[in-house]
Amino acid sequence: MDEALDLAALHAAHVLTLRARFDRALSACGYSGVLVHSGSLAPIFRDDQTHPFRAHAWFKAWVPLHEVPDCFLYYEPGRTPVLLFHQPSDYWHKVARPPRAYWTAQVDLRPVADRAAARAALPRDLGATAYIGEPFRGLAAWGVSAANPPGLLARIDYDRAVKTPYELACLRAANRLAARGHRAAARAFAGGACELEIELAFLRACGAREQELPYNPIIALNESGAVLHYQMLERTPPAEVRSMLIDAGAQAGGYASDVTRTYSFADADFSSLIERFDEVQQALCSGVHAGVDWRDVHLSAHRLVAELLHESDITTCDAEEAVATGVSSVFLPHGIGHLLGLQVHDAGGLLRSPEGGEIPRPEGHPHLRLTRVLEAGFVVTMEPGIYFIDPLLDAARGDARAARINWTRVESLRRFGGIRIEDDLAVTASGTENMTRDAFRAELGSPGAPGVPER
Ligand SMILES: [Mn+2]
Repeated sequence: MDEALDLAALHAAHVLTLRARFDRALSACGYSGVLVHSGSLAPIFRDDQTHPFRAHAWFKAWVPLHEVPDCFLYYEPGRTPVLLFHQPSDYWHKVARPPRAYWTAQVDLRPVADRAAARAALPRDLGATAYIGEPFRGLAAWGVSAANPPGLLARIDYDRAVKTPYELACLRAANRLAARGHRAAARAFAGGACELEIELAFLRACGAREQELPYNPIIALNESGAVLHYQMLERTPPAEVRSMLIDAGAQAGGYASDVTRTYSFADADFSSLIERFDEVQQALCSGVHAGVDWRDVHLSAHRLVAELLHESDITTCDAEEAVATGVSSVFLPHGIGHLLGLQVHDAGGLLRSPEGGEIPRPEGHPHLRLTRVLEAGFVVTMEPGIYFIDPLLDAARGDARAARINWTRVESLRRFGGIRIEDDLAVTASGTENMTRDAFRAELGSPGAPGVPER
């Protein structure tokens, strides 16, 4: 089928689902309509420039317009959503033209020159309309009923965890782009490039500028792999290149992929640890299906990683003891994964029900971002890790955990930083679709297993 036609049909069905969700949520919360803002340009202090613009997720859910600030989506149940498209009179910047794309048939698109024109295009009385977005100066005078009412947001966010077929198509496309970027980055790494050059290779292969990525890539050589959200990009390669941890995703239709691979440059021991770790990650992926409590996935990940730590001579106690005494958390101090979609860490991961409330994280695991029971349509990341993080190792050295860690082995592995392998999984009725492995297979003709990069 023609890809554009296919997308148009998928998006039309997506908007119908979205409308049904809003119909229920608005009626439950007593609103007659909703007004969603795409976001404002944020000026830089005492400067004539602004920070890079990112449309926020609640707006992007309706239309894949991620570059245009000050657009509004107005929806009243039973009526076609109105898109007030910001088209200012401005000869300094390129003014976006009203788009004509696969999605534009689903909205009543009206260009507006500024906020006053946007307000004038809306119903005079917004007294029963909820506003979603960052409140802007002057919003109070618009007379909306409430800004970001928690009850409405909880219902919308709760439902958003289940992706529509259109959203799944976008997420697959975002994974295919990321696979291209990862292949180019792995080649640059194998050629001895510095972190910045590796990022540039990633961007070029994705055909994106940095602000179009869902998050700034984490490209960490050697010890830097131990910094979980490493944000530097060194301009020169290290004297000895040993390893790369790359956590980088791309966007399609405003949806994010979130993909991590770890490579050994030449060390056979570290590369076999990565290969064993990849088996653990794949075993964890195969345990994911609808009905599984993500807290259990997180805890079983700790047990499996702890077994590998023991088998690899990094710890001296068995898995059960490593988990019970907090030794596994020294090496794996983050959550095993999160919801993925319009946001990299998608909203609603802790919600107990559409009415709100929170499902608590397991005790001792404060960084888990998802505690819900999985349903078909959820998209989650699976991202176990093993890291050699100095402050966490130092703390463990000073207490009862010290005797359970093989410090000689830790010392020899520290120079590689750490390992993380992350795939994006769509939960289906019977199991999962691994969007990331499928994308690597489609783009590279191989499943893109981490380990030694192709040269
Ligand atoms: Mn992630």
